Amino acid sequence: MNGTATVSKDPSAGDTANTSLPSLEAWVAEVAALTRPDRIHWCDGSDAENEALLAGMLADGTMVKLNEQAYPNSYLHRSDPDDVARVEHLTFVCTSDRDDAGPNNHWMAPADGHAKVDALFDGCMQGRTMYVVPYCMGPIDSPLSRCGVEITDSPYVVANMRIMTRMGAPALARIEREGSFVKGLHSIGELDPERRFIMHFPEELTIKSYGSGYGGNALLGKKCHALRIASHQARNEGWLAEHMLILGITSPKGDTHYIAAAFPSACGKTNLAMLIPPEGYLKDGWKVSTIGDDICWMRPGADGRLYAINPESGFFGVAPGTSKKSNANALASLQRDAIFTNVGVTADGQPWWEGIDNGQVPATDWRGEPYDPAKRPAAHPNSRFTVSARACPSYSPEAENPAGVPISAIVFGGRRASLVPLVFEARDWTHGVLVGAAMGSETTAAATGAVGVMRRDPMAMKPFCGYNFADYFAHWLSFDNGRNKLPKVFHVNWFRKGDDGKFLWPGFGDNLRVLEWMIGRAEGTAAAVETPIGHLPAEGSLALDGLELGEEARDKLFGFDREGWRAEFDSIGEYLDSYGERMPQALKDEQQRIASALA
Ligand code: SAT
Ligand code: MN
Repeated sequence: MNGTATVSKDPSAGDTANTSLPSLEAWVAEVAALTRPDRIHWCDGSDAENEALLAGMLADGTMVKLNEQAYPNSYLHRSDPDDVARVEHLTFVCTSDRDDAGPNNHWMAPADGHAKVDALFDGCMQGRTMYVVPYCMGPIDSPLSRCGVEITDSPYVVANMRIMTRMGAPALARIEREGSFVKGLHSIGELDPERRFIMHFPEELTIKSYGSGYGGNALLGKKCHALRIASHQARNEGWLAEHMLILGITSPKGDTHYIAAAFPSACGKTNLAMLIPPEGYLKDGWKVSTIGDDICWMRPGADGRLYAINPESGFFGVAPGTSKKSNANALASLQRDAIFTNVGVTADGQPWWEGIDNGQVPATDWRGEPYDPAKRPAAHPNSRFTVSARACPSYSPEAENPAGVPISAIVFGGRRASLVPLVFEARDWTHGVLVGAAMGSETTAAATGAVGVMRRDPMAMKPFCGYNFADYFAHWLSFDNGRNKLPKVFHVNWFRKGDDGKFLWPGFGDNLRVLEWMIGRAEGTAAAVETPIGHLPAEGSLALDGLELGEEARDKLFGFDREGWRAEFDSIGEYLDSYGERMPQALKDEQQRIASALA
């Protein structure tokens, strides 16, 4: 302890320098001096390293081995019961000017933010190993990719980062070549919610996260880097870092369209990204392929189209509700080499969650207690599986293309029980940006706090935009520069309910019907009706054959409720005004234009 930490890179190698990059070596030394770990381990991402980490976690109970026959090489982690989701109220963006963080973020002055967390980090790794985790977000050879280094005292985080990012030696080599990287410092601390902060310093490309071992709070490549820090980088460098899935659709004609779609956490991004076409579509030769299920980085290519990569290499998917019926591709992905977090377990050691629908029953709940439905569900509503994207049967080889894939359509969507129809198309880019900015959704279990409360969640980025939303909308608008060939923009709502409180749209595979209409719009073959809120599918233009939709369903899914939208646009206007002077005039004008058309 106390400055005498042992350092391991390759235990058999006698070298002293762990990296040829002095700024990285210096930062690691500085962090070690502050956190005082017993050991420092530089991760190379090898199988041997992973096996050693897993063995250690099995020995100390951090991981539980699952049934080797049914789920080879798979593990369960039970997180602290007070540490099961992202914590938006403890997440800060620390910019020198408060207005740069905006009303959409919690803010602290950078010096105060550092002081606050550094006091917690002081000596926090005594008795622990400090892992230095170099990673690359995106294909290792893509110019769109960006690298980072996470320092953490959690081997669980290392094991997850190895699946979720390109982690280890190749990433370190790229970092050394480029000379720059995002710095992420993480400690589980005491897992005390009173001593927990997720701090971002976008101007310094730095993240400091203390007191949580869970998901987006701890796997710093994901939300902290790939969205909050990257959105800031993207604005400076002329690209977009978005909370979007990316999927490919190949039509019977043989051409493939790529669609990027933004939905809030736990609103079905993973299911949509891995969609299996309904019977008739399969027969006709439709195919859906998966590029990513959560994050999309895109920038204009030489031809002016937006090209997208998935910065991640794995899925951190919501387990409950995942079944053969809802998402057979996800289920196939998690049959081996998976890490499960906070699911239930059967008597013979198989993972179990509500809605898995596989005829088995749980014996133990996510807290490790005997399952008692009167007490709590077997799986926590935000329980997760971590698996490599390569394990997914629908994973597209194009996801590894360093150039990215060209985007034909951008989709925004939320959970809206009322008002919002199944699908509509924005008239142009500016209108599309307004549609994204005005997105609303009912909250889910992905973050702590009340569930089911409608809130504005622009572009599904409310928890993730690393700067002022007003500037973010201006950045989006700036892509319409006369040179770019921008994708069409749509809004969908799979979650509209009838008077009986039941969902009106079957969802899942049948969502392909909606995507088919979008492709038809992009190609100029599908008909639409013009309304003040945008273009709705013309009668008969969106294939509904084989579905049993009653009159109420058809009215609500494809209708336009002028009264209701008038009130919605008043509320959208108030929302835009809440950003004051910084809100782009073009967006306010667009809102005004539509509000007048509704009057
Ligand atoms: O826990 S995460 O933030 O990574 C998952 C999510 O909310 O999308
Ligand atoms: Mn997400």
